[in-house]
Amino acid sequence: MHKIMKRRNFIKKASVTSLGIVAGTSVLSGCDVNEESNKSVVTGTPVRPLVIATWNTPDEVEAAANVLANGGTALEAVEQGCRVAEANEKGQSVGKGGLPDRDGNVTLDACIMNEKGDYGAVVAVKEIKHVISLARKVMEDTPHVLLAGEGAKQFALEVGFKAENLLTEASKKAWEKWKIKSEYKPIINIENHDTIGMLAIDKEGNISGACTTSGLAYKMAGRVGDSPIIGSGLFVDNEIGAATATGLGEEVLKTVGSFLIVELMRQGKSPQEACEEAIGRIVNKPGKNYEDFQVAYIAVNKQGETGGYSIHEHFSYNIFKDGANTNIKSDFYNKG
Ligand code: SD4
Repeated sequence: MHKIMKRRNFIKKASVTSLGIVAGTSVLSGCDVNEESNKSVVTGTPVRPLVIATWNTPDEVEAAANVLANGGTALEAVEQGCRVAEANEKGQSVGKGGLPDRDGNVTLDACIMNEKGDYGAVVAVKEIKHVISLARKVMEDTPHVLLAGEGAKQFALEVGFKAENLLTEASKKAWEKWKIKSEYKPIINIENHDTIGMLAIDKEGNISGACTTSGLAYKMAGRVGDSPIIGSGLFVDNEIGAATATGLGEEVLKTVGSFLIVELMRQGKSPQEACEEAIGRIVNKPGKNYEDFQVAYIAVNKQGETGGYSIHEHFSYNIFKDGANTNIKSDFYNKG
């Protein structure tokens, strides 16, 4: 087992017991503590390279792992991994082929964050398929962090992206069928099942993350979810770890879920414990009826420990580590 700890947490917990479990957090007696600093202290051999991504995403994770195997950075890896999902027209929650808003327009949201804590995002973008690369351009080539709608598209065209129709025949048909009743009842596990949030650690141990989506199917025009919003759909702190979300964005936004998970890991929680607490913040709100919506998180810490947790069953995530790309069924809260 590896742990990341802050000195003050170590002392606090060590005063209760010198080993074992304190309030659900394991305490390592061999933790390397630096007397003067309050920084995270890491022991053990970190797992790297590593990729983790929401849902059943073997091709996306493999693309990212290949980048890392060829010496690429975590940032390049998450961008390339997400591009695979964006180009897959069969995926109806990301990029080309994404289900449209209620007016029939496909609008995409994406964000990316590097190991320096830099962030770039685009929201409500029409006709640009690779919004994850556009988010990276915003991060690297503009003085801003977030571009919306027409302005984001204008910037995309200026820097060489091509405009194309993102509404495939299959998604158009699904929208036309939906229009007959026009009922807005998102069932995330079924109709919005592959928004991709991806986190990677490269061989230098640097962490980056990315998230890309067409958002909720048949959303109101102009609706933006959690996926492109820093701290909600994604957060990376290279000293601590990273987290990303999928599911009903409104609930993630209201609890700033990914930032919360990283801060919980900073306080000594494992990625798994942190994901579970973030789901707890949603489901334990007074009167919250979580029966009708799904939210799921994945997280990784600096050591390469991973975690994942969802409200309901049927969430899974792919992990690439130690040469294997595996789909993991997530543990979940609502066991009936
Ligand atoms: C959103 N979080 O726009 C996204 C949707 C999603 O799997 O993740 N679907 O709210």
